[in-house]
Amino acid sequence: MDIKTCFAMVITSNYFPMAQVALRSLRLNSGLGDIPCYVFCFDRNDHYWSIDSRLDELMVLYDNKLIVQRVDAKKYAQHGKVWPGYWSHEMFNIKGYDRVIFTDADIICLGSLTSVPVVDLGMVWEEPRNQFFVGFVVVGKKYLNTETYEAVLKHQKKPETWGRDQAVYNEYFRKDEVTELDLKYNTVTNKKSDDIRMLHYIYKSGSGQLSPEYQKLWRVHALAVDAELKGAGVFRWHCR
Ligand SMILES: [Mn+2]
Repeated sequence: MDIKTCFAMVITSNYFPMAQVALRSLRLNSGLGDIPCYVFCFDRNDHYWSIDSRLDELMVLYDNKLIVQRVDAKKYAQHGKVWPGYWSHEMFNIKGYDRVIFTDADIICLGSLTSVPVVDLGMVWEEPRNQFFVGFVVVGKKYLNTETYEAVLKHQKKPETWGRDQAVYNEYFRKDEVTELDLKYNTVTNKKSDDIRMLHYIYKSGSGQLSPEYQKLWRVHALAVDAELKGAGVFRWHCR
């Protein structure tokens, strides 16, 4: 039987050029067929994080199979600030699927995801910080419901988890509730590996830290996006 799967991603304006590459590479390389991708984005088009003015480009890159969902920013307003670092919580509120695969917007899909296991909750373990790593999350039916969504949102509001979604998941879910996924699904750009399915750029750490080998990969994929958009300048943005 087919496992009904979709992707999900948070996209804000500062991640836009990377999201272009991420979406195109998922579309071309995931091997999961014609599945939709949910895009969680800002609910106000006058905000600098909004991507409204360029949604058409994303649609082209994902062959019009994006499902755009505006995040109710009020739900994420804490300490007077709206913080998109938590918006991945929206993945638990996606209905009608057996499995949601959430990915960060700063990734390239380099190979097939057909072997991603069907689990209740799956993440890659991050050695240095000794916790599960958000950036590639598999959510199965057990946690795709309003109850989990509300509970995670509530947990996020605790002052002690102020920070990022990763802290919330590592606290809210017991370790034995999470299945550890292979590193190939969330390989960070400072790690060498022969089998990378999802290469995680870690945007915040800066492109200057990318090895020449990985810089080349980004160029190749940014060029593919440029070609698809008929010379939109993604390549120039990525690779000065
Ligand atoms: Mn990231």
